[in-house]
Amino acid sequence: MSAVGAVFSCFCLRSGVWLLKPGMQKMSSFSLHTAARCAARDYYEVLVLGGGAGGIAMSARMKRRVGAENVAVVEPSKTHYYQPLWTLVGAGAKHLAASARPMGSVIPSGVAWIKSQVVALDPDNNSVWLENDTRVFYKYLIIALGISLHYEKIKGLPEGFNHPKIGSNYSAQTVEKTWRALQDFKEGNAIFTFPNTPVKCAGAPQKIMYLSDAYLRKTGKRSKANIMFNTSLGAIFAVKKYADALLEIIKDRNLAVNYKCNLIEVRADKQEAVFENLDKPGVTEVYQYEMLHVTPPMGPPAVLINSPVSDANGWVDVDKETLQHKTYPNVFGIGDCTNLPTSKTAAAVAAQSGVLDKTVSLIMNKKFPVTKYDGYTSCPLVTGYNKVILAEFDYNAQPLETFPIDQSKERRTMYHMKADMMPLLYWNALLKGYWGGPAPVRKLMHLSLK
Ligand code: FAD
Ligand code: UQ1
Repeated sequence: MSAVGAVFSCFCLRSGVWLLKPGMQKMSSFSLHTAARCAARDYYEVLVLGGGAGGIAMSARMKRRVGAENVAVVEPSKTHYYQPLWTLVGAGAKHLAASARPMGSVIPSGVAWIKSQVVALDPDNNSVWLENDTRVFYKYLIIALGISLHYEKIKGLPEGFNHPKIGSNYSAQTVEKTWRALQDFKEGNAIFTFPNTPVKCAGAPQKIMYLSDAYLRKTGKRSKANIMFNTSLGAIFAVKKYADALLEIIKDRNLAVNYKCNLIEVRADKQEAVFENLDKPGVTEVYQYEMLHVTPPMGPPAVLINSPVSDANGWVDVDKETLQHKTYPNVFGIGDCTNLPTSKTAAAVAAQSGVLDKTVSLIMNKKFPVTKYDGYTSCPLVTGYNKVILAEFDYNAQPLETFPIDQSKERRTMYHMKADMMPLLYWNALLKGYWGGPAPVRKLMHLSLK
């Protein structure tokens, strides 16, 4: 927001009361500017924080509820990325450019784009602070700030990415380096890591391992590769049905899994990766690598840590069924930044967006929220250049499958769904506020069998 915009921030609505902004006495020369003018700039009926999957989907839905002129999105980035494509970009099956669109093109027309960063939340005064000391007030707030990446928590990173043989599908800056490292592979260890923190798309750290295995087989180098998945976790996947299928694949393709093994240092100049053994404090192991794929530690965005809207771990503290904030009834959360106890994915965001739309509408109409989110999430486990196991499950880690087939089998159709259909669904339906997840399709599919 411009400095002029900041100066115009004179009166703002707070629970139906007009307030004087601190420093107002300096602004008397702007008293010609009416509350309406002020409202257009510094007050929105619905304020959305974050222009990622959840933020854009919700701004499209809120535009339909209250009109575009009453909605604003705060988002500093000029590019919106379809991150699920990066698994395929890292394996050379798609181009990075196909995952990117200008932010302005995905923000619904008429909705205000506040190109700034939220630096503090003040829900007791229905406002947020942005860079340059500006403040925006709201009647309803939707928090969709995503999850932050912390490469810097691994000694030697991010500067280690300046060396070859190392990549990471988790960032637009490093995903093409994965493909480079895979193409450059000659002989030795190919190591894929999983950190000791919550992550988004918990399947992605291993998807790139299966794709790398397939690529090395295709290029005749597989016999020269020792492929290993070094994971902080104690299991390969949270849902037994899919974990069993993955363990079969791991056995068949001669992949090694080292559990409770957490990456703590990369010596990129020497192509060495250092892991700690989470079961044996103080015990570390150094691996020489020919290729290293890093999944970074992740955590809540800095602005949420110790914020009034967050739980003790820094995630937005929402009701797991309605997505309404547990303390502030006019605040809501969606997606990776929340403490919803499910796997953080765009598929989950889709299902959440449909529920949250109804929750907000009921609150706007002074009714109780009733629609319940069941924790639906999905992870298309890419296990080759034409194979996907489509994992779908709920809060209880029970399969909640859309199609009336055994989805734990590797399938070509599911690969096409992931690679070709999902991007279309994302850009044209989820971001436009028309895709609330596959529940209606699932009901139809399973009904037709009865
Ligand atoms: P994001 O889409 O990350 O958006 C958060 C937004 O908030 C960003 O635009 C950011 O710039 C903005 N922001 C952050 N801080 C601030 C601030 N202080 N002020 C203002 N704005 C801020 N999901 C699937 O469903 N299927 C898949 O196959 C899949 N594969 C994946 C593979 C990879 C490699 C990755 C990285 C992700 C994958 N995902 C997948 C996960 C999916 O991309 C995320 O779960 C989804 O994007 C979450 O949406 P979100 O809105 O919560 O966060
Ligand atoms: C989904 O809805 C979604 O969001 C658009 C994804 O993110 C890219 C997914 O990966 C998946 C699998 C779904 C679920 C959709 C169907 C049709 C099963």
